[in-house]
Amino acid sequence: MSTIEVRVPAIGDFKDIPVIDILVKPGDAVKADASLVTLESDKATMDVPSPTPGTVRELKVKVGDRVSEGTILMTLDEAGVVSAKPAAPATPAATATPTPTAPPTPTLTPTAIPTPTPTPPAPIPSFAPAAREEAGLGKVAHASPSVRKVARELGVDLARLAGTGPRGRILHQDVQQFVKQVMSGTVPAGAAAERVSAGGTLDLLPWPRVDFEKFGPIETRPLSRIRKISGANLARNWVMIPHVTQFDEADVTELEAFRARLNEENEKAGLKVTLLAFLVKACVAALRRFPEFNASLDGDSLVLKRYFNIGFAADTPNGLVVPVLKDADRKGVLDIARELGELSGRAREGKLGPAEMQGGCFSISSLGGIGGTAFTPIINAPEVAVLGVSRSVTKPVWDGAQFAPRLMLPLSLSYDHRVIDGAAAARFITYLVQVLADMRRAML
Ligand code: CAO
Repeated sequence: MSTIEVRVPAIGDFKDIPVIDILVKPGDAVKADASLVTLESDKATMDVPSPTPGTVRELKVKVGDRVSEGTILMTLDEAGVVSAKPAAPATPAATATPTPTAPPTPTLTPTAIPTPTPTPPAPIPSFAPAAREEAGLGKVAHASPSVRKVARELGVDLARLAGTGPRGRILHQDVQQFVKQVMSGTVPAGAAAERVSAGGTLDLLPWPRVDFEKFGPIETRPLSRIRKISGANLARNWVMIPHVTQFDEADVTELEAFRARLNEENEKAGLKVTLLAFLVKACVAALRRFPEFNASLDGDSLVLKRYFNIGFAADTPNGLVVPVLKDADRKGVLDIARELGELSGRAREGKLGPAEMQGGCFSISSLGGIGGTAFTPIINAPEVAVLGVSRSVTKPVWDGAQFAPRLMLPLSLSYDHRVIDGAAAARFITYLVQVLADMRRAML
């Protein structure tokens, strides 16, 4: 048996590029051209293939090591080759010493070469767990760590995907397409997905990669941890939930007058009652009347909640967070106002505990303190609706006899159309508008 060293082949100008995945372990039998190691430069992901059939003897690099052309990646016992001598001692990892008796030079297989020019659409990934098992692929998904990370964030089980990359490798676009298929209903989410086979045909172009410096000076800032987490959640919710947004305006003239009086009365106590506190109370009344809004999808079932926890989007220096005010149905407006103040203060200081952001039933996103006339809020899964609130404006409103100046509050209700019909959404927001116009209705 002869042992050969597998080295990083010619990779153009790339130097010191990280190993992002090792696809084999000592003892694995590999065919010629089987992917052994994945390297990722800032421009491309490349698989290093096996130069020959054989058995992996020893790994010389680990994930995270940086390598260049000539770096020894592993040693391999060639299949069917008999040698009298044992293998040469291993050269330490991440050196670029070329071997005097070089094995056949493998060629690199780029799995993604981002380019601003359009590329042909990727083949459609198939969703066929049975076929994967028949093909001997088992449950171990063949994907790079970055693809695994995206899949984890989007809640995609990679074992359900057959990749379209070289030798069945699962690529970013395979995960994206799978999510699109779930969203379009071609592949149902949850347990029912196990019963569905291949389908879905959304051909997504790869994300455009542009060398911005070509066009002018730039600055690159890493995303904050909160932004990365909230971004992944927002992307999943936007892609997987069929959103519709219903708009309306509530006459809050009386409510604002009442709120101003309350604030005068509570000034000494240092309590500020914001509009948000009333919105929470009004939403609880609407959720009671329309229980399908206080619900979550669970596979083929709808889980209706008998508690009323209201999340609210809070803008913090580190990004968006959604604290949850628990049991809002059992609290008065003053207590809600106090708690909202405490929660948003802790949110801004980055001191919210995980439990304070869990268990929400419905969310409110208020941009009224900043401005704007309307927006389409993204549902906070697994909730099924979210209320967006914009800035109130005094408008002339026809009262049947004349125009009267009224303070009108714009509302934007986004809902999950898989759970809520348009008519139900129109009824919900109409009721909400009535409650805000006269909060006494919340007691009925
Ligand atoms: N119309 C007009 N004025 C409004 C208003 C509305 N809809 N909502 C609030 N205001 C006023 C308040 O009355 C207050 O004015 P005064 O100081 O004169 O009384 C001022 O705007 C500031 O209010 P606030 O924003 O501090 O208080 P709030 O309770 O309304 O909001 C909170 C609290 C946490 C929701 C808010 O600070 C915040 O973070 N908003 C951003 C939410 C967000 O980012 N949403 C988008 C999510 S998706 O990216």
